[in-house]
Amino acid sequence: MARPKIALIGAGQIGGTLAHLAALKELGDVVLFDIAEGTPQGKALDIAEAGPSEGFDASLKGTTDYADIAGADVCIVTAGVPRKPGMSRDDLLGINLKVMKSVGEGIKTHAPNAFVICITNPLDAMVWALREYSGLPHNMVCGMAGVLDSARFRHFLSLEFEVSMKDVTAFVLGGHGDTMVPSVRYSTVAGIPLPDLVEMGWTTQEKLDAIVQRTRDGGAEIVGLLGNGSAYYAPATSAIEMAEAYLKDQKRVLPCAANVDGAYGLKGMYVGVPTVIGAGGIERVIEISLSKDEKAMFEKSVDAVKGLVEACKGIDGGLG
Ligand code: A3D
Repeated sequence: MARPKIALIGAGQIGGTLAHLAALKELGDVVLFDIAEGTPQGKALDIAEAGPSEGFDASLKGTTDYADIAGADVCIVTAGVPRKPGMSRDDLLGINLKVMKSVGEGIKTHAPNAFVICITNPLDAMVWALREYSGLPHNMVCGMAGVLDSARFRHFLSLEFEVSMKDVTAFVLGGHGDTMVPSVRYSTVAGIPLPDLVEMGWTTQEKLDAIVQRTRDGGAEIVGLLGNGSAYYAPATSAIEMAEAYLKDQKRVLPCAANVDGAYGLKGMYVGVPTVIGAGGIERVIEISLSKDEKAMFEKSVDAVKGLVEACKGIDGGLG
């Protein structure tokens, strides 16, 4: 059987890291696409030359021609511009919306059967726009944010509790922005919920609140440290986890920006929720019960996403 084909639209910091990880994990053959002539070709060749040492079997190709993504099984989209210090994700809206238009049309023409994972910010609005422009089925288009936000939460919790990250489960709901909702009640250490760990004296409520806030600010913390771009190692790893779940039909339960139609009282909008990812793409959206406070925070986050989607429609009247 031929290897799966993975098209990476955008060959910048995240795109290059995605290509490296996909090759190391032998998820399939990789096509790196970018509009900056030379960048995708150079990165593809550089990673291919790591093959003899790593011993992976994967071909890598760099291109500026959409025809080369033909028949891709997975497309991961990072095309656009990242944040600079002082910018919010929402400041990227206008410029990245135009990019989503060209990418969506490219995918529609050349890879209409792909499972598409969008990473470009502002995430929830861009994945919505990408779905509109590509016209692909909703279950085949999603956004990566929840896996990354949850990984950040898990990392900070494992530091606080001095336990392995493997034993910390956590998830984050809502839009990928300042209003995201790291769920304390549904996050655990080996099944023990965080509120119980506070009662057991493992941490204090104040420290937990600070970790929740650090998770919300996780992207900005890295932007501030780097000074010239945003995070890319962990974002790439998170998207690869989702791509692998699809390609290997793993039925992983992962939070991501999915089209929510019916659950949570929402009518057809992209926002971060727990999902099941398998060969059917987003196979299920999981509706969990929310406390009054969680519901209020989730609704605030939903409203923020709705505002961005309306702004997109204001820029391109043909959308939606
Ligand atoms: P960067 O290294 O600048 O790479 C972006 C690439 O996109 C560049 O190589 C550009 O040449 C290319 N590009 C621009 N326009 C087009 C186009 N029309 N078609 C194809 N390629 C194009 O950025 P990055 O890789 O660091 O980040 C990429 C995106 O991911 C940004 O929008 C970030 O804000 C976003 N991001 C999202 C998360 C999430 O958790 C959702 C995390 C980190 C970054």
